[in-house]
Amino acid sequence: METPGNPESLPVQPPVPWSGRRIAHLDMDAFFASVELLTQPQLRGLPVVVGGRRRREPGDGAAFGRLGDYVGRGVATTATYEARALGIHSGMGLMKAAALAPEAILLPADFEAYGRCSRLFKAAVAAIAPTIEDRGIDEIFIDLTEVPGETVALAQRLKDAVRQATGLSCSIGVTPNKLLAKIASEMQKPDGLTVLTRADLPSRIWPLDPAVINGVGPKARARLQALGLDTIGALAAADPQLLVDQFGQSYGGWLWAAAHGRDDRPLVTLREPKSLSRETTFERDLHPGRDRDALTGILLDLCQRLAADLERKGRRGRTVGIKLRYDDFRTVTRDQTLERATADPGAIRDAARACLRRVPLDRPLRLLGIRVGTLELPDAAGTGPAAAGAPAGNGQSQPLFPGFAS
Ligand code: TTP
Ligand code: MG
Ligand code: MG
Repeated sequence: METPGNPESLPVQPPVPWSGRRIAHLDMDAFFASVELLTQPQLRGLPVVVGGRRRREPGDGAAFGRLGDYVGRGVATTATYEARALGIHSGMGLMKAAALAPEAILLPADFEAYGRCSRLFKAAVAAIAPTIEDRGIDEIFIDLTEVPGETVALAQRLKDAVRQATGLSCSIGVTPNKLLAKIASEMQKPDGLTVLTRADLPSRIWPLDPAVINGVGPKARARLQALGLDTIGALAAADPQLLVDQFGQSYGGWLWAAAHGRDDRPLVTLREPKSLSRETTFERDLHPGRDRDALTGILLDLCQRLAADLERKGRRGRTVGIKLRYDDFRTVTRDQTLERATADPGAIRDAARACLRRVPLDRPLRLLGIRVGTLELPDAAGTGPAAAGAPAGNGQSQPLFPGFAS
């Protein structure tokens, strides 16, 4: 049997050929703390911790708290690398951190500033490489496959652009997929640039602790340890059937593929909404008969607003749904599928009217809602929001609660 963990003895061929993609993961270094040092450069080189609950007050600037003076239950959100050298890390209780480094500087968080820097660094990257998956405030995946330039030079260009835009350093890993890129960006932090190819898997990835794989949490790691699988190489050399037996088909199979550096996931460049909706709860319950005009007006208004939402987001939808809540809190919904996608308020209104014919309108209502689903982007054929769907017509004045009209 092969020795677990000895990279030389492991099969080099991953189960699926590598895709030829060039995927980068970029993560800002000690992000919150680094942003603070931009405006407080006199703290450079010192151990600095960001955390606590207190909000920054105007005029606070000069009086930096010593961590040793902190009393409370706050935690460190991050720490400079100087503070990390003293044993402080994200998530650590500040009292515990204070015991390790009483002289360290404690700063309260300034989320507005972090948000500003986050937008700046992402825009700087997007100007060079537009295919980006947003992974949170300080990290992104970038698809460099179609971006011209040699890999190391391109990664350095991205780092330079981020520094130019924000004054901050980041670390980048470039590999054939997201799984490895995420590992690689951590390898040489801070200010790292790590490029890995398929040939680097045995020497660079297999010696590492399985916990560096995004998706292997403390519990899975402990179970792997108990099986003697304490490196990614050992995991790769393990019998996949053993992993499936231990962790189930899905996770066990994924673990083995991950250990072989296999990951075909595409970048998720846009969080696609599945549907858009508008609803309103009335100030007093409205009766479909007595308050027909008021209800009609409210529903028309919801249709208009929803159409404007669709227009703004550049989406159209193929299903229209209504939601009614009666005075006894029972809720009913009805959906209607359209022949083609629309963002037109008139088409939405007509579909809502058809839906309304299919619900009992026999008691007061407390809520009315409308939803457009099965969203799509307008295609190039010119059937965009303005062109799609039925014409608005002049149905505005017709009552939308026909069940009561006649
Ligand atoms: P990370 O990228 O995990 O950490 P970091 O940027 O501080 O340090 P590194 O150089 O290792 O990347 O997180 C980004 C920011 O998110 C971090 O600066 C503060 C915040 N954060 C929290 O608020 N709580 C946490 O538990 C962690 C991990 C981060
Ligand atoms: Mg970071
Ligand atoms: Mg991060």
